[in-house]
Amino acid sequence: MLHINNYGRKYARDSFESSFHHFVQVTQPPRAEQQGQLLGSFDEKAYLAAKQLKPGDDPYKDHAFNLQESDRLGSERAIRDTRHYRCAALTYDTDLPSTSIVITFHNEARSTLLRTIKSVLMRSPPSLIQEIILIDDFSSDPEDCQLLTQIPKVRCLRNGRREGLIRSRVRGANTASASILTFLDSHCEVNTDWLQPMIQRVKEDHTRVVSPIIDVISLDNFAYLAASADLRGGFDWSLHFKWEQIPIEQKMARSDPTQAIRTPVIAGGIFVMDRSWFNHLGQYDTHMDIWGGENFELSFRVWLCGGSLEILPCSRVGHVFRKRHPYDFPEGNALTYIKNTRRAAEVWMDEYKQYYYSARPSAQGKAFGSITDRLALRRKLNCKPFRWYMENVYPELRSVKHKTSIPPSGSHKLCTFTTFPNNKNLPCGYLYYTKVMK
Ligand SMILES: [Mn+2]
Repeated sequence: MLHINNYGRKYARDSFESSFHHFVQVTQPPRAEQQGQLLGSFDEKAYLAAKQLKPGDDPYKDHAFNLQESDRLGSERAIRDTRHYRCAALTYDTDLPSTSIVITFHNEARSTLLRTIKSVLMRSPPSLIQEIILIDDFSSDPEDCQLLTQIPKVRCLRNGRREGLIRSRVRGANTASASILTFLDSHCEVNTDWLQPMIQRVKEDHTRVVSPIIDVISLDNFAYLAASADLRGGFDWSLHFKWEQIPIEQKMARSDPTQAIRTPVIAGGIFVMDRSWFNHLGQYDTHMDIWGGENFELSFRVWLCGGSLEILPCSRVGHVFRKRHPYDFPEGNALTYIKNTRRAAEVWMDEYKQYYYSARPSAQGKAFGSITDRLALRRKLNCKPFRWYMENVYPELRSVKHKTSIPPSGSHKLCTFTTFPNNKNLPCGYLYYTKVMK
């Protein structure tokens, strides 16, 4: 039995609460007459009713979040506008280009998938949404995706076998007709005016790759919680993503809270990118499987080959952060992560890859396939050496020159090259902040 009020109180003390702004604004759902236009002939009630949690079923079992709560919420709840109040006064070009939204999923819950789509339709200027492309990565029930094509602008492509999110996104991008791509996870809720700031930034400079601040939707009670606006994407040498504070010098220099935040890496689940730039830079490494590591590969590639990455504080998207993956990895979770991150390290990190192997000794000797094509791409694009990234983009990830030997496996050697000076004594690979996009 769930005690929702207790969960609410628990979350009220959560560290995210400290970053809440001192104002409350609620995004109102559209009126009933608008709903009919949004959803066309789609029968929402029947779609949701066909997949109900049975009494006695564990609501966390299939999706690693509380399905009962998600189903109970409905598809168009109001969420708080979590932006800084100054964001509401910004204006955007009236002739912004439209975007193709690409959402990949594998056995997503119907209620979260539908809420993702409806939030996009409700909170985006209709002229900016060219289409919503769903890539069903071989889910058990093809109707999860297929029925949603009754909603205007929604298309569905189904993979004939499990491909993973990387190849699925490439498939979506290859079929997209708009000049701008928006990748979105399948359990999100976009917030007020989420899209315009991102498209504006990409329109001004097509080499920018931009992401929103990713707010937190509680996996227990689906409360919508504002994330801190002072974070950027970082990582340690084992290529574990983490959110980290903006360096103090940069923070001091920020006079305008609506300004873009430069970020060494993006979390990877939600971002906007010019389609030609995506194709020019070689899309994704399609030899990466299922999930994980692709955000490093893309981030290194963007920075080293002439682009930039930023987080836009005036764009907010909520995401259900989970503690585990609810689906199987055919090769196993750890092996897949190692294969993917090893490919990223081997292609992009030059001599710095030794620190990756020191921090992740189990990666040594694991198969990662051929990287010939990706090395050829790197040469063709004339990308900078990783040293440039270390010096110009992420100097906080300092290398320790004398520490190159590989620790014996099973030992709990301490990382002397942790990026957190005050956390020097934590074991290698320790997660400072566990909210990874799953
Ligand atoms: Mn996710």
